Amino acid sequence: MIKVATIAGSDASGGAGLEADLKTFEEYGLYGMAAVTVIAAMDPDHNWGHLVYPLAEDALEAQLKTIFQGIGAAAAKSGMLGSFYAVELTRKYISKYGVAKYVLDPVMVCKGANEALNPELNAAVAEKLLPLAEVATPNLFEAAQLAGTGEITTIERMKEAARIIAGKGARQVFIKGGSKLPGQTKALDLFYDGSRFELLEAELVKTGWTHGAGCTTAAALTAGLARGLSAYDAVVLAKQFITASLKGSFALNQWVGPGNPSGWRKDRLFGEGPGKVPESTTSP
Ligand code: PXL
Repeated sequence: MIKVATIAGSDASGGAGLEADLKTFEEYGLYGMAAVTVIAAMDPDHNWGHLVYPLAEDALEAQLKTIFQGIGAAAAKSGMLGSFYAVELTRKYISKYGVAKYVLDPVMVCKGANEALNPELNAAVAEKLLPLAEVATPNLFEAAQLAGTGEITTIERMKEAARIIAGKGARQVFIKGGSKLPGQTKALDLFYDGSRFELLEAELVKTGWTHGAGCTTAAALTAGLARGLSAYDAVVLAKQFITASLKGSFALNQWVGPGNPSGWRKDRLFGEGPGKVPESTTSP
């Protein structure tokens, strides 16, 4: 069994964070493990405002030790970290255990909020984690923060940010533009491997229920890497995966709705979708 790990927050609503990651790993036929960094809850009495409770440092380290020292992972991703010590512990365990297939999803915002959750962490994430990342997967907001550019509103600006982020150490950069680039009629993302840009377009799924889409995309990419795909092939498959997931999106209540990571299973069974997950070429 191929084992894959997420270092991420728990989203009590189940659509984002490690819950999205584990559901996605499952769809790729992998064994998922999770180190919880923060617990995120949402308050129905206050318009679904987010509450974030960081886990204690020793509790996080114990989980990382369980996973990386005690078991081993073919690939790993990190999502919401929420504290300086979570950034440092992630750096320590990814580097100490030589996790080459490490996907850095630099979660700085939750959907609906365009304000960074922990802006004071951004420099530490860039400095300590970008150099370890096989792929960094910022959205437009996060890419602008990591690159130190202004707001990203054009493909040229996306490319400029990808170049800067690669210059800070990520071996590959996947900027999740999705529906957010002004004037787009497609879901548009950008892949950069240090020399080559690839624009990836997919059908723009018309839904407001996109909670967890960023986490799910990065988790699918991590799962593809764990299965032995190249970063580019893993990104292409991840995009098909999130499109299928968003086609199955639904409301949880008046505030929030997630995609459905099992959306592609239906596609696969009925032969219209992204096709079979390839057999592994690596094992941990
Ligand atoms: O979608 C970003 C995100 C990541 N991780 C956790 C979250 C959220 C947004 O709600 O709760 C734990």
